[in-house]
Amino acid sequence: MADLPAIAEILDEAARTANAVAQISETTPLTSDDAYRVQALSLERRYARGERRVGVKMGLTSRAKMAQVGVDDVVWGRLTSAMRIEEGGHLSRAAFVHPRIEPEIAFLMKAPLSGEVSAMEALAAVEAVAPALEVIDSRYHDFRFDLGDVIADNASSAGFVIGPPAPVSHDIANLGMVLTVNGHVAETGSSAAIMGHPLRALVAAARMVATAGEELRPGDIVLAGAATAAVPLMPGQAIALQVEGLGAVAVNIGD
Ligand code: 0L1
Ligand code: MG
Repeated sequence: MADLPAIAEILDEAARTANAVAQISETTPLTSDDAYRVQALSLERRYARGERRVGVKMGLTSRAKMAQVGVDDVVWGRLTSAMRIEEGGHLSRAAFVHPRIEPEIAFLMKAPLSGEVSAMEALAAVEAVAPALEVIDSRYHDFRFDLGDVIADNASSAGFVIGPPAPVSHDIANLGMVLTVNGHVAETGSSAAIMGHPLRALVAAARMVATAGEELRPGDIVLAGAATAAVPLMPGQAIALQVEGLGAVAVNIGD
């Protein structure tokens, strides 16, 4: 029987101290259910240190990323107050193991949402949409993991930046997204790469949080997932994302 609290402590410490650890699957392959229990236990440790849950992130929401990890469903993780980086602000590269950044769409919730919901029901619970950047950082050596590993590691959640909110009436089905590093284009994509439509990620988020007895709450942020591959972060980079018709969001990488 796996010692889930002990695994949660290992992963929480790895994230807290920015030190990579061996893949849990090397010694203790985790089912998805056990991996989500580990994730919840490791988040309890963060909450005990004063962090607050401020939303959730959806991961592996593009076909390319699912194929990369060899899975056919999305994963989710919890976002905390300590992961938030101000728009246009700085993050310290040294606070992470091997961080990467990816262009996303964020939903800002105004009503509770949980369980099996339609796209229209999901949309009715949204206050606003915004361009967003997600910082992911695997706590495993070489950014390698299996599905249980990455779920237990809070779906690689590490940081996020939210741009200016736009009215929910904005059509987000197929928006061009351009990620630049120091003014040079690093990645281009479309919001359609996020499960065919970012709203599908919100529907999946409502379904998946319900399996943990949780709900999306008013005020929550929901990161829908990446529209392109993630870009490795290094000190001195100025990262910017422009989302067609929605606006821009930026962050600077320090030592
Ligand atoms: O946000 C993501 O899609 C990342 C999920 C975990 C996989 C990874 O770290 O690339
Ligand atoms: Mg992501």
